[in-house]
Amino acid sequence: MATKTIDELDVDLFKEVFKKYKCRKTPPDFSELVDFMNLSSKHKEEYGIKRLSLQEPDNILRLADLQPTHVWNAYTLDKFPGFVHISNVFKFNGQRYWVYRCLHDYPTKPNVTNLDFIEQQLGKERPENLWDACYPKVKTAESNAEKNDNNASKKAKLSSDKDQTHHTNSNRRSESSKFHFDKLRWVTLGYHYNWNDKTYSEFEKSDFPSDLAYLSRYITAAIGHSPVFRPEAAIVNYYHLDSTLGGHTDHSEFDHDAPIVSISLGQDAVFLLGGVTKAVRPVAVHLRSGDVCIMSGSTRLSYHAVPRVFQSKFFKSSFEPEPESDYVGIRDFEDETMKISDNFSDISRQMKNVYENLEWQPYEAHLLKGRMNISIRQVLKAGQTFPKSMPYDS
Ligand SMILES: O=C(O)CCC(=O)C(=O)O
Repeated sequence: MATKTIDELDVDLFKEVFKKYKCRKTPPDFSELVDFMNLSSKHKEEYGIKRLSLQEPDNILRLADLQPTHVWNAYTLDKFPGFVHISNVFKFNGQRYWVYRCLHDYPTKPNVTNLDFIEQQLGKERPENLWDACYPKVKTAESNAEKNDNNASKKAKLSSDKDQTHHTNSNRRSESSKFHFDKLRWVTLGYHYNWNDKTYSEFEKSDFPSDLAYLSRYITAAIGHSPVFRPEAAIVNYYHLDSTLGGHTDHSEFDHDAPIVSISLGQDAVFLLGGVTKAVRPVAVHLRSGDVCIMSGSTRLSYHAVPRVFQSKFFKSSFEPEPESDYVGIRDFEDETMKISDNFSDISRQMKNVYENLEWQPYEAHLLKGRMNISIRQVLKAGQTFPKSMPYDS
């Protein structure tokens, strides 16, 4: 009789490890996590962890929120080929811009959120800007920042009108408050992922944010990905300290050769990365704010999950300016905007405005309670169109 493989035996090692890290009754031993800030020789050996040396890409300019690539800490794992973990990507307070985008800008229409479904149940429209509606007294940098975003001038006008409303119309404010920011779980950008049938459609699409496109192109260029990454869809997940994300694979994109770029912001998390079946025991990685993970090669289709979010010991220091410096890299903007005329200049100006005007405290207060993750995907192969036979074409 042929021996059964571990798959045929229906062994689910992924679930076993997931449950261990999720468990609240018997808290897991966090010292068992692979911590790229403090790598143990045991983990180095067990997973074949190697440091990757990165070159500054020569075909794309570095945005001012980023550290030079030679100081990025990038690691690969022989046991999980194609997975890259990178830390020290952002300057000390370089993450503030992305936090602002995830909390203030990305949850606005036409981007799709889980609240759109709550909205249907409540029979009312979600506010134009959820953040401003939920935190009406907070002045944001948006009006300045968005003036420079080519696509956003209409939105800026609407938002500033809305700001007026917050201060003058209490009925409107109490209506808006029916939407709680804490109920936000996800936002989709670009091609909007359909969670029911797990597909993308050419007809369900909004503009992909040019800044996020630029950032993901820069990161993929820095790790030497070729051909050029084409960011077309993103999912922003919003976690609370008690949230989890179950084991899943990302199969819905048509191009599985293109990597997934995943950026963590806020509190720490345990990230599990397994194999293409649940029979592979996953590695448990400690993710911190600003960490970037790349899933490519044979881990592009691997099971992964977030069984735990937990309070970071270094939360504040992730976002603080370096003691000696003023806000992030404005000198870099000025030097570099001289050199190039494409949307790098627009994005740089927009970033500069956010850094100059952002009242950080409410964003920090929100982040103390949770975590966000942006995962950026290429949906189609270069030159490919949506297959005609997809169910949503009928
Ligand atoms: O939050 C994370 O780190 C992972 C997110 C993820 O796996 C996904 O959005 O598919």
